[in-house]
Amino acid sequence: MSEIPLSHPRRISLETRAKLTDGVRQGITSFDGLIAHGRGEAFDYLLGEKTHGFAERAIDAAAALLISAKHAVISVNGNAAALVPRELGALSEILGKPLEVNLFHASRDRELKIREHLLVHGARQILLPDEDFVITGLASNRRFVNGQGIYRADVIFVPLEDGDRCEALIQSGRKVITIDLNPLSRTARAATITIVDNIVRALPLLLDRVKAPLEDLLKDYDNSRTLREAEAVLRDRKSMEFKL
Ligand code: PTJ
Repeated sequence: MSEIPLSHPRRISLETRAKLTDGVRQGITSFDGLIAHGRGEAFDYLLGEKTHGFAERAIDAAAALLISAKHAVISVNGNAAALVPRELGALSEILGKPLEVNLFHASRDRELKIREHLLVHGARQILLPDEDFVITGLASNRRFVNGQGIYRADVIFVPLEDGDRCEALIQSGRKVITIDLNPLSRTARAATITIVDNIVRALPLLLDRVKAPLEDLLKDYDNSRTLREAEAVLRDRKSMEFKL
């Protein structure tokens, strides 16, 4: 990672980018992952680069759903692995639920490197996809899942997802929690719970919340309200604080 001055006003954003470019160099993140991050950054900028109340409520509801699930699985792609490996490992350990590597851009080599990277950062239960287990209604590489993981899961946490898999998982009767800075995306709209926030801010908050019993919060949660509130912030030019 090149040296980023401590005083740089965009330090956090530049450090986050550097995690992804390092991820590409290590063979964890795909080149396409850099473009996907750029799209996320643009939405984050318009949302003021902060965690809003609608995201906090979604995080509470996500924590409650993960705690109450019978077989929850945390799905990991090349971006999530590069940005929050330690938090993903800690979440899996606290919940006692496995991580499962699941990639859009097929690569056995990247799957193995992501597994290794997660192990180094403290994860212990890491599943890999298996061509014998397939999610129906899905054409991409993401259809291949693990028989002990996503295949039998009732709740799947899929940060930075693509719309096709989210829709296919919902169609199959599973519940989906996602993190997506774009409240207009197909994933955001199809998911059971959408955390409209940057994964680098949302994951530490979620980790904190799963330590408390939160079942009651799930009852009042309304995902369409979350998306309406996030979209309103995006469209309200007065609320934007433009920074460099
Ligand atoms: O590692 P792979 O092969 O599984 O590929 C992973 C990517 C992310 C490249 C793949 O899933 C993809 O192409 O995703 P999309 O369809 O571009 O969607 C990614 C979504 O995540 C977009 O809606 C972005 O706005 C959003 N996003 C990007 N970076 C962040 C984010 N949301 C939250 N936090 C971020 N840091």
